[in-house]
Amino acid sequence: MNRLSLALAVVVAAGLAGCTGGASDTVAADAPTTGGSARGDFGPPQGEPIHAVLTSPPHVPPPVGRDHPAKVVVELEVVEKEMPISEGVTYTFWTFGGTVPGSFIRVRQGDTVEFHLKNAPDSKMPHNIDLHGVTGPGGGAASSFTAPGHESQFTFKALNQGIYVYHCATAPVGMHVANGMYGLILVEPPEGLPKVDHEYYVMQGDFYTTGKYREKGLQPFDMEKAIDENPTYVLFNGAEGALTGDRSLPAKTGETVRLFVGNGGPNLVSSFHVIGEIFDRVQPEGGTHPQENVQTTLIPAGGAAIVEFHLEVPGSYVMVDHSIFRAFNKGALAILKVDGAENKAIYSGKEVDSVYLGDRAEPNLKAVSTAAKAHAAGTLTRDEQIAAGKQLFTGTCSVCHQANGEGLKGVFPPLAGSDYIAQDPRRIVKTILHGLSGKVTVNGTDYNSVMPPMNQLTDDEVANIATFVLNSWGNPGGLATKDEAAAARAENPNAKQAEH
Ligand code: HEC
Ligand SMILES: [Cu+2]
Repeated sequence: MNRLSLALAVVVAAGLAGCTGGASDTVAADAPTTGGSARGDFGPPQGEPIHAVLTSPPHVPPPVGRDHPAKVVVELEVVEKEMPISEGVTYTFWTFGGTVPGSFIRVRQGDTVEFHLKNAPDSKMPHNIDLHGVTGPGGGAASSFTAPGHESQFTFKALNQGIYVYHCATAPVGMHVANGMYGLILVEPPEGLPKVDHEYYVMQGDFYTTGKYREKGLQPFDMEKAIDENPTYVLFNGAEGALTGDRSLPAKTGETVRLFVGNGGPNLVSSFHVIGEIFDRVQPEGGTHPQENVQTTLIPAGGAAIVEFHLEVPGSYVMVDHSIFRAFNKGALAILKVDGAENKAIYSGKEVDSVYLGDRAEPNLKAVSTAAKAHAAGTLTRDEQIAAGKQLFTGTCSVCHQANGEGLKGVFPPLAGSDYIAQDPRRIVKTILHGLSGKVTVNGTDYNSVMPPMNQLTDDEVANIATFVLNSWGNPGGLATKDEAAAARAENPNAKQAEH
């Protein structure tokens, strides 16, 4: 066949696929199609009804392991409850099954699902459920409106295979979703999914609180921020630290991991990325036809993806929303901890996490919340402030000034034994909030650089860091207060910079 006739053959084949109502033109003409819902009915359910195993995140129920359609009974309870959203910060979440995201549901294509939605007696709101895996108006929403202390039931046949989001659709819908009312349902293909070593359930969501990021205490929902799509937190599995430190997802070298990654929104689209890994296989948007060798996959609000990769090198793999301020400043960060022998032929080795992530790899901000509670109770001591300040320093200042306060020669001035601090200990509060630029001389060395303002910190965080620095490394001691920080914040920062 010459080049021209080959091209013609391709055009003709593509045309034929179009005529027969074949799959979308992004799929090669000869790619097998599932036939969608029209070929998803495998007849009436067989055998005794099965009670679905539901799991809390990050766990995924076992494969269904069936070669025939069945009737599957799902019982899901809506629970409204206060839970941590960050260290020392709580939020009243509305949940499917007591967790954010809600319980993971797993069925087989062709199954008849009898869905029971309960709303706990102590709930304040009515709720319902819209499952994106349902064929029928509202995805179940209209049939499942449930008042507190009640239960609703509806039945659907899972005609399309794939990974689907479910969510509450009770007005105001955005608020119910923003409060954590979403989860995933997997409709396995008839032959099941290929076996892997680990399956995990990870779901992103954006959250809107009246207080700032990490502002302590119970934080109410902020409708205005939600409408402006300006989240305070962007999180995996409903809390900062839900999947870091002790709660990192475990795996070993030589294993293959499959992640079911959902995005509840309500507003943001996720650029899902695992730092240091490449997705060997992705089912983008939860669809059937895979993509291979992907760095970052987009997960729409109200969408999901299946992501798989094989692990060669041990270490901490950080999952982020690569809209990167969300990861480092709003909490969208999770860790896959891979154990195993080094493989120097593939990667030379050297952990860079502490530099890359600061306290975010292993948020251990207990001291910070202790100090916040003590402050609220009016019993805050200098030692509590120093302990909290030390934690915060690690996350905020140590990338430049180093954990030991020595700085980096010629680049970042030392805070340890700094004569600049000693000359005027009080001004450190302003330096933190307003930053510093222009020439400064510290211990006889000139610096002419820029320190960006750290005004993302709350007033008590600034006070605690300042107190820690003043009482460390031979500095003159003293105590910085929240009021001092508030006063410094209220000043015009430009006027302040002119002083130096
Ligand atoms: C992005 C890097 C960076 C970060 C983060 C940073 N600084 Fe700085 N800091 C600098 C630079 C650069 C200077 C010198 C600025 C100049 O040349 O005018 C400086 C100067 C200072 C000084 C005055 C000079 C000295 O050595 O005594 C203090 C005090 C200070 N920083 C404290 C802090 C504290 C506390 C934090 C954390 C809240 C912090 N800095 C975070 C880069 C940083
Ligand atoms: Cu609801």
